[in-house]
Amino acid sequence: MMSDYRELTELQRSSFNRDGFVIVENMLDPETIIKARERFSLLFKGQFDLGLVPDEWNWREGRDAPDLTRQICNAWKSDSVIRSIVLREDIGRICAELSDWPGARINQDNIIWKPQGARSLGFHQDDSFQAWINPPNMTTCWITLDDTLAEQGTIEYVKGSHLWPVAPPIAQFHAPDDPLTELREAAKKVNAEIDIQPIVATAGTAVFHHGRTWHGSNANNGSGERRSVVCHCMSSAAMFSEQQINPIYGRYKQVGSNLMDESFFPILFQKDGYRSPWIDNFA
Ligand SMILES: O=C(O)CCC(=O)C(=O)O
Repeated sequence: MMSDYRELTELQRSSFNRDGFVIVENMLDPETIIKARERFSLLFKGQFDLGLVPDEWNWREGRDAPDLTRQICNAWKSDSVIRSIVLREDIGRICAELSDWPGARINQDNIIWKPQGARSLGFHQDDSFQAWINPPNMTTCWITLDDTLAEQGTIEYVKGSHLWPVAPPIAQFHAPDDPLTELREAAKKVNAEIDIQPIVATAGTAVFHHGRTWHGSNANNGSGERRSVVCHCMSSAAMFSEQQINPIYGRYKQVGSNLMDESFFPILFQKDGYRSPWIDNFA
């Protein structure tokens, strides 16, 4: 168990159930924040201290437009500092408790770097993209490495939208002309008002959100960086679905089995006390 182990209060649990997200302050200590920020520039230059290239590396220095939000998925496989954050037991425990799962395992992480002037990310529900797993649900811990301001392209949540049905995947995640297009359609279908809360928080703050909560982020029109580490969890009992193959993560499916291998989808926490042993042995 880590010394900085976090647990939710009753009040935080009920705010998650009401709004579809809950803010948890001081998830990261100042030293870890500094170390993680340093890793961001190395990662996007292709310097991976664990030797592996991440599963998705969507922005490369010198190749991609400077006004795009930079994104890497599964940096935990490539970088030791990111791994020490993403594979924390308390993140799994909170996600499992909020979702009523027997435990939680990593589905994937997201490294998001939105420098000054970088464009928006379309509003979406994470569960829209989960038809490749069974049960098809995620619960996420989003952690900011910078103090955020509303005009700085911080993450924004639509309050109560976790109670809406799952919509199809959005057409464009990176830099859509209008980041709210599909959100407006979804709200109209359920005749709901769109009540958006931008997360204004200090570096190291986490937000846990439900897989159906609509969220996205606007362009960074502020004067500072906006970096976050996002830990997307799924149930520890999740398996590959027979219905859909994920073009990237389907690579980790073994022929003739729907079981998810703990080398690629480690179990962070289980209510019966289990946690993938390799995580702490590796550390
Ligand atoms: O940090 C952001 O702006 C959004 C991250 C996000 O939507 C995600 O990782 O699913």
